[in-house]
Formats: sequence, C-alpha cells, structure tokens
Amino acid sequence: MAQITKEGIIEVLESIARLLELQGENVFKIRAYTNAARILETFSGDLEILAREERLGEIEGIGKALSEKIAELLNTGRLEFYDKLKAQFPAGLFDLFELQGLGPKKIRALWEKLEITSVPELEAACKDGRVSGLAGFGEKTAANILESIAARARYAGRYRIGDVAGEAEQMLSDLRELPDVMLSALAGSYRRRKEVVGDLDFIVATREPGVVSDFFVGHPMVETVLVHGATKSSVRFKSGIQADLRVVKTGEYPFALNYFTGSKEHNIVLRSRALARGWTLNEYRLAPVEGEKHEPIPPVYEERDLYRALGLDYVPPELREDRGEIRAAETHTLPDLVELENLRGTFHNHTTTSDGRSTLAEMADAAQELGLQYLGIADHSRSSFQAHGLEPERLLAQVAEIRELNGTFGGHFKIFAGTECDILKDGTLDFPDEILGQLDYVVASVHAAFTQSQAEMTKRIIRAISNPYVTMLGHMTGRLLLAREAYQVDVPAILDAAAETGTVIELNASPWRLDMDWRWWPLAKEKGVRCSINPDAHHADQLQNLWFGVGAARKGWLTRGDVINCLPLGKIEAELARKRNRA
Ligand code: DGT
Ligand code: CA
Ligand code: CA
Ligand code: ZN
Repeated sequence: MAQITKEGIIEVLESIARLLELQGENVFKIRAYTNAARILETFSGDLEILAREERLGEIEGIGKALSEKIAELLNTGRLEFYDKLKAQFPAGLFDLFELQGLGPKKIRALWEKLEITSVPELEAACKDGRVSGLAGFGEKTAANILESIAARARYAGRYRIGDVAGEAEQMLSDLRELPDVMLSALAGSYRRRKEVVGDLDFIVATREPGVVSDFFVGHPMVETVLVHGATKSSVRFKSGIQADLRVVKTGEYPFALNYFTGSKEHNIVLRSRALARGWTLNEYRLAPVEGEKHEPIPPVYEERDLYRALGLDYVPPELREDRGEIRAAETHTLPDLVELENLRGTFHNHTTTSDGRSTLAEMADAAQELGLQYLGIADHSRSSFQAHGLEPERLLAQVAEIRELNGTFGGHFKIFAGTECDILKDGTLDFPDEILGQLDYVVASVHAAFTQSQAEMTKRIIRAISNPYVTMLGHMTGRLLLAREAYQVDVPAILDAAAETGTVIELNASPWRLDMDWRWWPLAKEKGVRCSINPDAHHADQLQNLWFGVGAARKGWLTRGDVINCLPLGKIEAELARKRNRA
C-alpha cells in the first residue's frame, strides 16, 4: 500500500517550491515543482502502478529527478531531499506562510534583514517600525501584516468542515469495520454541519472499550495522542484538528449521541424539559429526580425516543441550534429538509475555458456519474482577467459547443449555457443584455472592489439583480471562511430586492464559502426568495461540494421546494425563464 496520498505528494511539492524560493533558487528550478504539483492535481492514472513499473517519468512534464522523488514518497512516505531542505530553516519561519499576503520573497527579506523567525517576532517588528523601514515594505504593508496576524489568532484552532471531512469520514468508516463496534457516529458541530468546527466528536457503543480505544489512538491518521483512557480518548489528526472518542454501552448510546451532538444551547432546553417532567437528563441516561414526584420514564432505544419522551418531534441535527426548532418540534411544524438525493442538477461551475481544471466534457461526465440530469456551466466574464474570464466571442463559442454536445445526450442529460458575470463597481454587468439574452441563465457575482461602503455595495448588487437576465446572485457576501471577512452588505435589503425581482440567491457550496450563510435562509424563505445550491466547481471532483451545500441548506431550514435545482429536467427550463418572461 502507498504510504502517502496524491494530495500528500502535491503538498510536499508545493512546500519544496516555497522553500526553494525562500532560499533564493532560480525560478526554473522552482517552477519544475509547482508545475509537477499542477500536473498531479489533474492526473487520473494510478501513481502506485506507475511507480512500481518505474514509469512515472512517462507522465508528461515530470522529469527524471522528479519522478525519482515521487517514487521515494510513494514507497516510503518520506523524501530525504525535502527533510534536509526543511532542516535548513528555523521551524517558526513556516508559520509566517500562514499569514495572508506574505509570500516567500517577503519572508526571506524579513528573515535575512531583521532576523525574524516567528510570528511573535514579526508582530513586534511591525509595531516598533522596523518592518515599515525595510525596503519594499512601508507603513501599509506593516499594517496589513498586523491585520493578518490578528486574523490568524482569531481563526486559530478552527477548521473549515471541508478541510476535515476526509479524515472524519475515514475514521468513522474504519471504526465501523471493527466487529466490536455496535453503533457509531460523528457527533458535535460536524454532525450539525457547521461551516467551521473546533474539534471532532466520535461516539461508539461497544462491549470492548479497550479494543476500540486502542484502535482509535493507534490509527495511522493520528499524529499525537493527547489522552488514552478506557472511555474517553483524544488525539490530534495530521490536519491539526483534535478528535475525541467517547465509548459507551449500547443502552447509553442515544443519550451520549444526543448530548455530544449539541448544540449546548439546544441541550440546555432539552434538559429543562426533562426537569419539568421530574427527570434529569445527562449524557448517559434519563433518570428520576431524587425524592420528587415524576412521570414514568419511557424506554429510549434511539434519539427519536428521547425527543418523543420530551414531547417533541425528532429534530434533525442540523437544526439543533436553539433557533426555533424546539417550538417547531412541539407544534409538529418542523420542515421536511432537503436531501442530497433531491438534487437533479446544479448551476455555477467552471471549465478550462476560464479558471477550471476540468474540460466541459469531463464536467458533464462527472455530473452524469453523480446521477444529475443537468449541469449549468458558468465560466468567468472578461473583467475577471486573472481567472481567464471570457470575451463575448469565446463565450458564444462555448455556447455553440454546449448546444452541440447536448445533441449527443439523447435528451436524458442537458448542459445549460451560462456565465458567472462580474457585477462591476457601479452595479452594471460585464456583458451587454444582447449577449446575456443568448444564454440559458446568468449568475452575477462581485469579484472586485470589495471595500465599498455598505450602502454602495448594497446599491450595486440591487442594481445588478434588477437586470431581468440575472437569474441568480452568486456568493452574496464574498467571504472566504477563516481567510477573508465578508464585504459590507445589507443582506435583508438584498433579499427584499431578490423577492421583488424574482432573483434566485445562490447557496455557494464550496466549503471555503458556504455563502449566503445558513443563518439568513429562514428570512429569505419568509420573503419568498428561492435558493440554488451551487458547487462553484473548478474541477470535476468538486461537484461533490454539493454535500456541504446541502448541509448548509438544511441548517437554513430549506426544503426541496425552496431549492430550484431540485426541479427535474423539463421543469427547470421554465424556472430559468421565469424572470426574463416577466420583464
Ligand atoms: P466545536 O467543537 O467547537 O465546533 O463545537 P461542538 O458543538 O462540537 O462542541 P464540543 O466539541 O465542545 O462539545 C460537543 C457537544 O457536547 C456540544 O455541542 C454540546 C455538548 N457539551 C459540551 N459541553 C457542554 C456543556 O457545558 N453543557 C452542555 N449542556 N452541553 C455541552
Ligand atoms: Ca466538537
Ligand atoms: Ca469535543
Ligand atoms: Zn465567483
């Protein structure tokens, strides 16, 4: 078995490129590593087989030296060249790479000229004026670095769900392979599908706590063991996230699962409802309060029974945030939440024509493999030049290509031709109406001039969505989770305008965005605004981001009726035409 995944190899290659740049190596040598990383990203063959047959050098763009290094990584999980290279730098220096806006060139200058080798040293040097005095830096750079340091502290110890889902699901499925594991789940914020999580909480029911705990702490994904006990263990995974395991008896399982799923606020309400019946509720059981008159305690075999005992309908984990779910569970008005299998297609996807890494045909294949009936393509428009945005001619050529490809699907699958059209500074669109009118739909997004005032930004977006050709508004607030704050925008005002103009709002399912935030969807729904769950895929594999989007939609109380891409082929066309026809 290989000692390292393809993603692991790519990470090592990228890290080598950074270190070489830090060392001041020539650009060709550096580029060999970044190029190789790019090539591997889209390489779909079996690296292990190629390595075994010593044929890695046959991959185009991977030379002899690099293929030997990749083979060493595959065979041993390590690379001596990389370890030696890394050892030449103080360990604290690597933390500087986590700061937004600091690249190898600047880090090298800080290290050489100011002997800075850690974040605290850099912070001090920014504050006492040494950084701004450095050639090529200045006051503004020093201030930006301080802001990045503050952001890093704010985000420390938190993880985007997309960055830990791989490890989380792997551990869960490996636990489930153990014959001694009776029941198991991931609880906590992960089960509630929070966009950002602090740690992972595994719950297992077993009669062999020792066996399960030993397996957990000994798992190859574990970097450090923090606690190794009979019923509670804690470890740190390679990504850095902490994972707790709680081992219980089968009879305790529904209580443990419920308690450790949270949220804390939801738990507090459940506990007070139990108390009102003369019971105490904790992570192990429901028990009578000593010496008090109490109602008989019904048996609880699964979480559903616990909710029923408390006079409630079953509350899906995503809703357990104490945002009205208890009241709805009491009055039998919980929504029937949208599910991944309800989706029939998706909009807002990129191809190699702009900044995507998969071709149109590859994207269409992947969508069909996922069981979708249609795929919306929305490559960038011309103003997003850094993303290779399309001029009208290239866009229309793509439209023609799509129409032709559609002829080969025999009517059971369809690609919709669209654009992710930039909303310009003043709220006008990057393409004129006569171009937009030739497309099946339009996603309009803000990609530049983020620093406008809230009033300006709100006006800009409302102007854009007032255009009858704009089908939906992309990633409304521009946030990048744990990396970039949302720009200032009056969300309720935009929702009003969306309702009035009949514009759909995107739920961007990229785990970096999950924008519009789930907390706003109940309000959107109340105003009659509909949602489109869009993966914003830049690679065929990223169509699977829909999973994160559905989690966020469920947190936002959305049902299949609220999500336009639950409509089947044959009905979705009318939905896309609705706003245009109205105008
Ligand atoms: P996280 O890990 O910060 O993303 O968020 P959670 O919700 O996973 O929190 P965590 O891991 O600290 O604890 C898991 C669950 O355990 C939490 O959602 C509710 C429950 N819990 C933890 N501490 C308390 C507490 O002090 N009171 C109550 N009622 N429940 C708690
Ligand atoms: Ca947690
Ligand atoms: Ca925890
Ligand atoms: Zn975008």
